[in-house]
Amino acid sequence: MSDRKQSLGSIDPVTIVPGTDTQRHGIMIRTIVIGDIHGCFDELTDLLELANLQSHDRVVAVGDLITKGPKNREVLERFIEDGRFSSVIGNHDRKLRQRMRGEPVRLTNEQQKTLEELEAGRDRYLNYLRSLPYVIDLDSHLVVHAGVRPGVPLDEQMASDLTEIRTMGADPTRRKGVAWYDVYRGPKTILFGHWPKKKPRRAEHAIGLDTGCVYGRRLTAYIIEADEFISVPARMPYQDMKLKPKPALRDSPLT
Ligand SMILES: [Mn+2]
Repeated sequence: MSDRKQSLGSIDPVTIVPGTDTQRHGIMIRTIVIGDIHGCFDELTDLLELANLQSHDRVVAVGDLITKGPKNREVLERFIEDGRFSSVIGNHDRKLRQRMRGEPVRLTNEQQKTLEELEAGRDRYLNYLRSLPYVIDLDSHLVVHAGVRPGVPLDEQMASDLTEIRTMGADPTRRKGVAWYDVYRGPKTILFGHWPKKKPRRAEHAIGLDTGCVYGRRLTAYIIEADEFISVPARMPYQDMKLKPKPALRDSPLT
């Protein structure tokens, strides 16, 4: 599955998987990249209906498929069952994965609730979460959950940066400061989520797609080949937007 695999201490391999070809039998395949879904299955369904999803399209999610929202199992089932769908791992997906395989990580109340929801198909869901890479390489674009540390080669990025970075500084999870994407200089355009904003974040070489669906805002996708955004409104707010900073999870670098 991954052609480049590096060990990240003893914690998690940083996996980078190549995307599939964009041309098959001369048909233009659309690549629909979706922001943080967080268990918002109904809105995912609405968005795919709006996109008029075709059999030859592909759907790539920026991670945080689960937690906080109402239908986590349904979201996972869709991604497991439908071969057109893939996702990178988000910080919440990762926390659940760590806990489900027995690592002593602390869960938030919302993560604990999701853990209980996933009990019904524990092995199936853990297998799927284990399969999620940190990076999906679509040639012109890279998909990651939170971002990258500018200037660091992709295979030397830390899992914590890929899933949690926001700003350049001692605590990269901080919201105040210089955003990583304002420093990142390409060449590939990075599609990411993790840091909700009313409208998609746009930088010269990065596009942020988390528009806060689980907080009652919108679920947004970017169609790469059309350079087009589509979005649907949340049916309701499922979570209060909390701005309290969380303790950072620091990993050692790969090198
Ligand atoms: Mn996130």
